[in-house]
Amino acid sequence: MRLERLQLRRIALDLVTPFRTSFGTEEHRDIMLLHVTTDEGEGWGECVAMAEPAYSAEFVDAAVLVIREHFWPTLVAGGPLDAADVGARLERYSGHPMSKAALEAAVLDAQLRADGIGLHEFFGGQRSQIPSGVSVGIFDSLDVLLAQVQGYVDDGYARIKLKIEPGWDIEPVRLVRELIGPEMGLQVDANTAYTRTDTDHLRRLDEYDLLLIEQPLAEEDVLGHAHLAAAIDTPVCLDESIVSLQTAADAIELGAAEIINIKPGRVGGYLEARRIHDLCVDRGVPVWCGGMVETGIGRAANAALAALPGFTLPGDISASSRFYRRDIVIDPITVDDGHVRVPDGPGMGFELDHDFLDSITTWSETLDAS
Ligand code: NPQ
Ligand code: MG
Repeated sequence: MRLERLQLRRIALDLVTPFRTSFGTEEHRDIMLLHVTTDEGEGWGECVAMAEPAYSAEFVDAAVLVIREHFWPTLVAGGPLDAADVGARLERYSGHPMSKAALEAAVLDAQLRADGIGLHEFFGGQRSQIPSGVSVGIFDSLDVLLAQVQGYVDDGYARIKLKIEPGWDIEPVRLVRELIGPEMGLQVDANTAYTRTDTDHLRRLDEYDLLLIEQPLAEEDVLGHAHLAAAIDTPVCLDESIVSLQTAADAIELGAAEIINIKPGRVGGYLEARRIHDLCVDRGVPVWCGGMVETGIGRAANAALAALPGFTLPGDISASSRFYRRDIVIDPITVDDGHVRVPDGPGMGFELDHDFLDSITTWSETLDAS
């Protein structure tokens, strides 16, 4: 394919309820989308970077800059390409996996639409539906938390994930386990809020039969996670620490990742995400698809990825309505009896609601290939 044009676009979407985690509270989203035009068709990609570098070092203003000033000129200079070339051509640049992933996703969407196939087919995923979990934030009161969780149980979610931090961990988990019963999947996510000195405290979570504890320690403290994994019964899952195939392989070898949360944006794209999936299948490490509060663009693509056989645990691919009153795609992801249907349309499997998309667009810029 020959690149012709790239539109960078920013949209504003409000969350249905503030989403509080150990690294902050998100209420108004500022999301960057990419729309690439090639000589064989068009494609869209979503950048999962947040407006501020809270979850990781990337943030939207920086994504706009690095794509405009470095990544797009480099992609164009290399001549005709397909999706697999994007990562290779941008390898010379350090970091910015979410910006690289958004570019690769847009090119992959254009390529697959031109070939008339869907991402699930491209990946060879066999499932037409996948189990869906939901990520539940931190609240000021336990009553509010329990009411929220009851709502998600009534919505039919297959698994509950609770955000935790020091001072909001044991009691919320004890009360939610009591509420949902012994059978339903329950897990926690600390988003790096603890240190190695919290090992004994975190071991108290072992009695609640959790599926996993996600990223309890700092992103770079992989060895600390290995020590913790050896010290507690609850399986240790890594999120922020896994930014590539290499970091996944090292974490597994160190015993720091008994389970891995795969997020395409965090590892530089769907193709690297696929490679991490294949490695984990080979090493017998269960994986699940994480979420970054995506719109219907990223959510559809994540569902296609999560149809692969190694995704044996429910992911954070929730219904669009978990976060948004209205989505930018015609057919938003919904949850039915604990499952999400895997989109089977061409490309990433979504169709855009262009009128609504234009109505919430706050900024756009178009870069030519010439
Ligand atoms: C996680 N995702 O697993 C991340 C954290 C997170 C679903 O918990 C806006 C954009 C808000 C990205 C809040 C989930 C977010 C966000 C939380 C990511 O660690
Ligand atoms: Mg996480």
